[in-house]
Amino acid sequence: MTAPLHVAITGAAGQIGYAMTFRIASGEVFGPHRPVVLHLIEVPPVMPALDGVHMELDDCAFPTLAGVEKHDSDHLEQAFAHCNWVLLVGSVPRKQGMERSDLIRINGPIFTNTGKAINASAAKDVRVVVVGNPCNTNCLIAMSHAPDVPKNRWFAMTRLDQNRALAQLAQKSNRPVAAVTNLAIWGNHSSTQYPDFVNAKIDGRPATEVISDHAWLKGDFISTVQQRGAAVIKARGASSAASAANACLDTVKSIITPTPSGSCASIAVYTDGKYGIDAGLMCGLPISSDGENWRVLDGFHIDDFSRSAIQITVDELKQERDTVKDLLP
Ligand code: NAX
Repeated sequence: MTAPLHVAITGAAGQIGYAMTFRIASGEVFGPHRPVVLHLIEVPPVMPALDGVHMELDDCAFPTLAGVEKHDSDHLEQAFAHCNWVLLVGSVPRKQGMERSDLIRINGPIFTNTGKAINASAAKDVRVVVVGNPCNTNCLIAMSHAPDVPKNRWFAMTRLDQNRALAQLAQKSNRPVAAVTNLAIWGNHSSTQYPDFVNAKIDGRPATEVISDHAWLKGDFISTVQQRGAAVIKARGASSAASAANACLDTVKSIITPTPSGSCASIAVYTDGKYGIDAGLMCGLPISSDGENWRVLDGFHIDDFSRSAIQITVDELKQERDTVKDLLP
């Protein structure tokens, strides 16, 4: 057994945090030989519920769980001390009828203090994944308040969108999900995102060859993925939880595990102008990792249809950045 990894989860008693905590404690994410210490963080009124989560963690008797710390959100520097991973889930979820953009002014301010606290006390190798919506812009806010943490350690979650898109293409082509690869989500985790069927492959062949119904690819496929969050809320009366927790863990695994050749992970990362996308945004892009370092993949073909779809979602990211410019130093 090696030294434990310290993993912080904000909103740990919420529906996504709760679903995620046990899977991390079980060793599923960082491996059966890597102990983890969980730093569970909640707002003060919810701390009693966190005691319940702690009891259940004890009752799982996970061999990989080396400790549990509970912190309230008024003491974030203590909460993030020595953390190697910070998973920022805590925030107000979207309710029925609410657009993701409505959340921006509610949740944005949480992320200024969060960024400062990560900068002050997290481990030197800290990596941060933002789930709480609007996750791209929240990540940008937190990152901008943490000048000592390199920009390539910040990620916002578009993996749920990628997984949703993989499932749609698999079902349409009547192939298993594992047959679908190289599927990128460009842009914002919102209803403007662009699930890129042009570069996607099914059994190694272009998805556009395997699926002849191109009207579906350009129409219902995209809108189903874009609106999936709202559809789940409508059906369940609550926003996606287990699938969101799963996607966050998939994101972490994609960063620490080599990406299979010919495939990509979809994560929102800080842009530097590649693919003609404005620099200085957190934008969903196709990523490849060697298990230590990651890079944005080259060579994705951007046709006219893709270009205009990407522009719409990038414009929304720029608009969000403008909306919170008072929160950006
Ligand atoms: P819940 O309301 O079930 O849980 C959120 C938890 O965060 C609550 O327990 C609350 O007390 C806590 N919290 C609020 N402010 C906090 C703060 N400042 N510090 C620490 N904890 C805080 O929501 P849940 O369904 O778990 O959703 C969490 C977030 O994930 C929401 O912002 C939601 O919009 C977002 N989502 C993001 C997705 C993505 O793909 N990026 C998809 C799913 C999800 O909608």
